[in-house]
Amino acid sequence: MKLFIYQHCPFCVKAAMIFGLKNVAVEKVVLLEDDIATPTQMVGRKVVPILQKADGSFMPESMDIVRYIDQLDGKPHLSGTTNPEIAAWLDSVKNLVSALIIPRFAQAPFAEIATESARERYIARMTNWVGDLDQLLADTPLYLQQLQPHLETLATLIQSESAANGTMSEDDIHLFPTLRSLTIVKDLAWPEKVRAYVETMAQQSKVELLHTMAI
Ligand SMILES: N[C@@H](CCC(=O)N[C@@H](CS)C(=O)NCC(=O)O)C(=O)O
Repeated sequence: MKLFIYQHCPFCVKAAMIFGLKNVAVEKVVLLEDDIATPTQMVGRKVVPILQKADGSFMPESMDIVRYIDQLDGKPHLSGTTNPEIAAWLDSVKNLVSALIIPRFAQAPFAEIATESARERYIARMTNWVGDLDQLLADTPLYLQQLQPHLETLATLIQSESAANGTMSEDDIHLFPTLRSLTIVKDLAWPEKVRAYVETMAQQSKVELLHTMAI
């Protein structure tokens, strides 16, 4: 199987996680941000992640990919129940997280923006979505200050460093990618419980964190 991704993309991290968690082999292929033809030929639109299954057919949508791979061997890994407070927490931080991560993603050495035209397209697409990226970067102290109490709240929600609710569930598939994105923020003060969760989940799912490119 092949998984077509962008390295920065949280939806792609969701899909990549299930392969790591279940030790299922997959070839990861990074598309360029300005490669519109390849994904469009596969699924009719420019989107990642896309899974190319063993039979050659294509599947978009991160959670469809997660559920397909999780159930392939009849022994689902994501057997735990979800906690609505995790979804509510993710919703409460989504704008703050975007403000912190997007200007950093735009400068980072990701393969999908390795060419000038791909990076330019990403910057234009993101500026159109969240506003001036330099201004967001300059306002980092403000966003970090606003995020800190939310991280302390998350520390009270995480029950175990190896599964947010004690047993691995779809909450981990939604929560880890957001926290992994935040590892690109250099000055973020991680509560110990949240830091342990991010690191353990990265090991379990074999998804690299972004500390080495932190800005
Ligand atoms: N519902 C989709 C959303 C995927 C998505 O929004 N992917 C982004 C990359 S992070 C994308 O492909 N955006 C369109 C673009 O790159 O132009 C999923 O869960 O897989």
